[in-house]
Amino acid sequence: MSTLTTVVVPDLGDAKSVDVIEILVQVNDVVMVDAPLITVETEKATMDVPCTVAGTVVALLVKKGDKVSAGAPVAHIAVSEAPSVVIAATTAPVVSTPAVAPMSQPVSVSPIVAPVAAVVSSVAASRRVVAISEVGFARAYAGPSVRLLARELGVDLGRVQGTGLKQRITHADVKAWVKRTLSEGAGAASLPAVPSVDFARFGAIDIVPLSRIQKISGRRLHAAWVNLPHVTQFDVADITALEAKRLSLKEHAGAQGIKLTVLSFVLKACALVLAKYPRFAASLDESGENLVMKKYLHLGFAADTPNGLMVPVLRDANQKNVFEIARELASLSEKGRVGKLTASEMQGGCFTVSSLGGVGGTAFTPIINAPEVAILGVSRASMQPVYQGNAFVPRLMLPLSLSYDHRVIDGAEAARFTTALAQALSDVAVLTEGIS
Ligand code: CAO
Repeated sequence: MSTLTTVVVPDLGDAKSVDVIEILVQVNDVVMVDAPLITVETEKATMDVPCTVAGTVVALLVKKGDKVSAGAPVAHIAVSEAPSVVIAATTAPVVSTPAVAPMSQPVSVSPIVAPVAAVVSSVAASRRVVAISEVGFARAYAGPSVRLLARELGVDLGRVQGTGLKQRITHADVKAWVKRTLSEGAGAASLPAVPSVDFARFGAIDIVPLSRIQKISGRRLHAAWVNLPHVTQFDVADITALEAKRLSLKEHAGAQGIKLTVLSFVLKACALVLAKYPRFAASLDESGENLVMKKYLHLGFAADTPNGLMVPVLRDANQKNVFEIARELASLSEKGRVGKLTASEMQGGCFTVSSLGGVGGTAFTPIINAPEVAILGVSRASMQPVYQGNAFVPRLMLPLSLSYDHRVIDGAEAARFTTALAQALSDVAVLTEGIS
């Protein structure tokens, strides 16, 4: 005895009428739960439609080249009455089951489907070394055989960078990821996984993919977070005189098409102080035993763009006056905002400044842009009562948050650095040298 189940295309998010680019099974094939039946391609990714039950393929209801939308029938599967452990978890024969696929965006999970999902996920979990994000896995741009390889090796495809055509993930990418993870030793492979939660059990949800830049910067931030021992040193700089000078220069700068912001002065001050504290612009070499001291000084700055966080690099900052720095800062920021930054404009930085001064806040702990060894966070300047002589006087104070790699920089050195930076920010004559 067997019952017939129709597997359908699961929720595809915004995508409608997507192309069927591969048929992965034939009539009479015996398939397991989660086995890919077909591959569809949206504008953003290729995805496999998995089988939701174990059984035998009785009929294929689509062919290569067809266009399908969510809910379209894919195949009839004869489900044997002598159930496997997975099927035993369902309490009733399923006639038309929405695929319990990671690519789906379940608004609600039916009581029939939920136990299957639970069993599938626990069977899968027992096979895995690293917790796989099923959503990321399903959305990754990779063909079926690469997916199979990734499943066998327990690789979370969502974390793999594709090097194939249009960044498609290849077999070599999966193997390289495994090699890298193993060589990292105490790296991602051995990190304890955060709990995997089926949020749809608690209410309606939407799945919103991260942007490409968020995915790239997320991987880099995570690598820096887990690999570098971060410490953050806080300080404040008195920029009362600097702000008065900035306002007095604003019109003159504006006439030359320059927007003279606080950040331009902070970058100029960093260039001056880094010349005296070159270790803060150095990097550890791959052995981790030598410092690479650089005879150039390129400064990165974090820019908030519609596509996510980017870090353009201002070259030879030590050779530029504050007007030149302001001009380049504005031009690179604009390029970032309209997505026109080239790769070389985001490479070669020695030290990064992340300014949230235009937004707000009093302090934060920036993550070092490795392989750099330090990053300066700048928060919004505010008027503070400062005790001078024998009275409190109002001064404009700029909060500084310096995160540093403690393998390279000692705490006392970091405190000296921020003290020197605060000093440099009060030395208006030096900061405005060379402008006309
Ligand atoms: N204190 C007080 N005012 C400040 C300030 C500070 N620390 N920093 C900036 N301001 C002021 C500017 O002077 C400017 O004022 P005026 O219009 O009067 O001149 C205003 O705030 C807006 O500045 P801005 O943000 O447009 O320009 P900027 O040069 O300071 O910064 C840029 C440029 C690209 C760094 C910024 O737009 C940005 O993207 N910041 C976000 C960076 C970020 O996301 N960091 C976090 C990274 S980790 O997720």
